[in-house]
Amino acid sequence: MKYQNPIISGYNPDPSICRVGDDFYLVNSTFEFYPGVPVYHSKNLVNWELINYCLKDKERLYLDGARSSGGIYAPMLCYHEGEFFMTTTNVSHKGHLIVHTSDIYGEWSKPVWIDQGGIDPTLLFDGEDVYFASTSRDKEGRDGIFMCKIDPYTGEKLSESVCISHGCGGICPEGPHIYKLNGKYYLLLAEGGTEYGHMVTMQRADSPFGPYEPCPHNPILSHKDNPDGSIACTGHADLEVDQNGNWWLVCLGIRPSCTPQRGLKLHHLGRETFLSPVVWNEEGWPVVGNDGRIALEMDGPLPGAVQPVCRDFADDFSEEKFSLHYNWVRNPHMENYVRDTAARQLILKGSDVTLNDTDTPTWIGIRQKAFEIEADAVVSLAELGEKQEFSEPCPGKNNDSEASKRVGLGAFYNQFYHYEIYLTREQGQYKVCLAKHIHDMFARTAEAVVASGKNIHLRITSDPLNYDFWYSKDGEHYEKLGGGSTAGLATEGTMYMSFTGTYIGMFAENAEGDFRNFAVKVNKSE
Ligand code: 6LW
Repeated sequence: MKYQNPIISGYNPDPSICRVGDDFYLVNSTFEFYPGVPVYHSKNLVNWELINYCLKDKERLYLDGARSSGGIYAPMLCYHEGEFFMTTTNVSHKGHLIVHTSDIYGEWSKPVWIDQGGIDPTLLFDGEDVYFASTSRDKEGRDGIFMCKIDPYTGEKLSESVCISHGCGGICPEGPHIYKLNGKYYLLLAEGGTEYGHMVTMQRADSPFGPYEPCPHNPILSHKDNPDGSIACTGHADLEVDQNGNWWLVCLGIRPSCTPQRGLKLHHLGRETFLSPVVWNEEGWPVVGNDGRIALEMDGPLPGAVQPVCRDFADDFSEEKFSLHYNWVRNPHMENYVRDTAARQLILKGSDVTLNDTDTPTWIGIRQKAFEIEADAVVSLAELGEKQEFSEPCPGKNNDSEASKRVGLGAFYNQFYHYEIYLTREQGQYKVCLAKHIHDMFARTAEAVVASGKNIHLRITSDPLNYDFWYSKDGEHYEKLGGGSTAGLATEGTMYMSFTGTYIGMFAENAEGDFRNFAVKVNKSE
């Protein structure tokens, strides 16, 4: 059966997959965004539904002060005798953790913390033993995969951490997963770094502690020398076998933000999740996809028929609950987010924390899942004045300084890279403005006076190379206020190494914003 990649589009990196019967579950890393570690469910490996998060409160997900692309790194999900286990690393708070649950749709346990360094933890249940492995460094500073025995419920180490592999020659051996197959232990790794040299290698041994022999055709997956630039940076994979005995690999990859006319090694949608069939050769080694490469369209013995994929999102705020697709930056102050179902509006109470701060602005967004989108919201800048109660008036800062009042809609990568169209009121005038933050430059690049700050229709349209920002007083006749290159929000251009992807979100700063009919439509061609 043919299917389209990515299977989970938009910023969903470092996938880990497990199967229970004919149900597949998959988790991804989430860094400074909240909630942490989304759980997706599928019956056919192609259509995935977001069903939960593993880390949904501050005890499990402490993100205060987390730098952009800090927080939650690669997770691993597995199932053992009726219990799901998820292990990951909060690089901004206490390191490796494990949570568990018997109900993957419900609440997860409180975290236990593992005293082993590095990132990219993984678990292997092997009879009475449970092994914990992660990427770390030895005393000489050499990168390697370190492993110990643990109690997965308490996090207690039951043996010393020892280095079991330095990889197969690539830099940054990471993302380990260990599988016991036919009496042998297979060690899957990501190597080469998560950029354009990324690759997946395989090794095997008679003992989980090695010594490991490398697969003769390593890397088993890489796009580093692939002239077809439609997918790049493939790596950080996980394997699973379906109920029919067919093997599959999920991995991260990127779709460059380019067009046939303009090749670019830039991406702004983030690292996405891709799927490939896997077959085992006569020597007992895995062969991935098309001789170690994957494609946007692939064919394989899927465990179920593919259903149409819809990536549109709409919220008229008529329901009490927030969609699971909403994320916040770091731990949100939920009192600043009011769903007024009677008036069918979302009230955002801005504080003096702005989108530019390493903090928790009043911002809420969904992952941008395609190059070509049309995002809309009807926005009102609430009347301001002495009656205006800010969520957290900040002593010493003038919460009433008119110039800082902003409520609007934007494309947000992180605090240093975001574009937004917004309402403000200055010297008694209402304006629609466009501002862009790239690196250390933050500027208003366009503005237009409007008669009122009530019910202004804001719109963002995009293609692989550009965002355009529009406004309308009636929802019919739109005027373009300006644009911004997607290159300005590209991961490759960030001044600090970053791992995330672009969101489409609503925000309020130093004012209250009332939002109606938030929607993001995806061009059906993707
Ligand atoms: C992750 C590492 C990687 O921990 O990038 O692509 C890091 N691989 O394994 C952040 O996603």
